[in-house]
Amino acid sequence: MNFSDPHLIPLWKKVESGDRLSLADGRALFASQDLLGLGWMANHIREQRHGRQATFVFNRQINPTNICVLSCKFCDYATKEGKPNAYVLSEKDILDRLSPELREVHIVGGLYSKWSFDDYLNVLRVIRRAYPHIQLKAYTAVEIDYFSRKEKISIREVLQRLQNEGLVCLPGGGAEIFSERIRKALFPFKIGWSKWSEVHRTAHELGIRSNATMLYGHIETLEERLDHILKLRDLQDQTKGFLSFIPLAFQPGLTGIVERQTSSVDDLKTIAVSRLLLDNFDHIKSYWVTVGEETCSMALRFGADDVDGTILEERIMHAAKAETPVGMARDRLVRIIREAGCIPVERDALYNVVQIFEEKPHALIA
Ligand code: V47
Ligand code: SF4
Repeated sequence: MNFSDPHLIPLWKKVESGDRLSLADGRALFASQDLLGLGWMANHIREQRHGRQATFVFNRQINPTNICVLSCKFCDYATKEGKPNAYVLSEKDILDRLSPELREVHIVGGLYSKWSFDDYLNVLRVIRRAYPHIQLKAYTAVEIDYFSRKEKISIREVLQRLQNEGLVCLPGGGAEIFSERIRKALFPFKIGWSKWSEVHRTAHELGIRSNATMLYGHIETLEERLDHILKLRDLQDQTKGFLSFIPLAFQPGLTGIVERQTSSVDDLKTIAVSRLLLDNFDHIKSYWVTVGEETCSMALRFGADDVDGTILEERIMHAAKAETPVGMARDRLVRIIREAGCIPVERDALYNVVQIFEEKPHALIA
């Protein structure tokens, strides 16, 4: 590889010999304008771990309610009771959205004061009763903390009760960015790193796997992104319970926080830097909902190895005017992966292989 940025050469030597990259290395990666060099290094790690395979899951998102006691400044999804856009899904609404071929249901929503913890547990119960084989990835650390405070029971007990109803994985949301400066500015009443990490650590102790997200492209600095990523790396060293890391490109919507969404260059760089620094995470997810199909596909050659899934009904990013579709047919995900020259692999929520899609002779033929 001929790096156009000579600063990448010592970093490449470290990557090649399997040495861990430092915070200073992370700064040099973000500072580099050699996008192809960065991508090439990240792809090297990605191929060491996964070859050319890239995964997706046949899943659906269920957002039981958008009514939330909090009003985070970056969130266009949440609303208040009585507003015209407020909704609460009934058991029937939830069941009507499901079908037997789903492998994963991803559940996340507002903190609804009229619902008890048992109502939230009941969402899992209803799904499991009808479709016992579907894996449940439910409730972010923010929701877990809310249940614990509402019920006056420990986080461990909340998680155990969810586990008894079939929870296998926590989604990575609610992490936002682990900077107190930004928490105070954008989501002052929401948990920060200390509580978020306690919830994930406890989940991992109980054998519940989890993901971690990072909301970027708002008012954070690159230093704050690096701090976020390295905090997660430290925690993963201790617990080894994280499955995947998901950078979420901020959709500005009507928030007025920034004028426009991040560029593809920033999205690809962020994926590549994440892949290079998070040497103890198996999976880096490129979330097609926020970065779009084209960047998602390219990201598979910049360090990402997973594209999430069919989703079928995305509401959170679309409340913030995301321009992508609300769901994606299985064939289209296969195509996104093939267009990157990768081999599509359908997986379940825990990254077990469901089926490998045979390689086609021409990468552009779906
Ligand atoms: O925590 C809210 C983010 C998260 C916006 O675990 C926004 O596989 C961008 O948890 N622009 C919830 N992001 C989503 C989530 C998630 C998503 C995909 C995969 C996984 C996984 C988990 O959505 C929130 C917040 O950070 N969010 N509003 C917005 N306007
Ligand atoms: Fe509520 Fe989550 Fe939106 Fe904050 S980000 S207002 S906690 S739904």
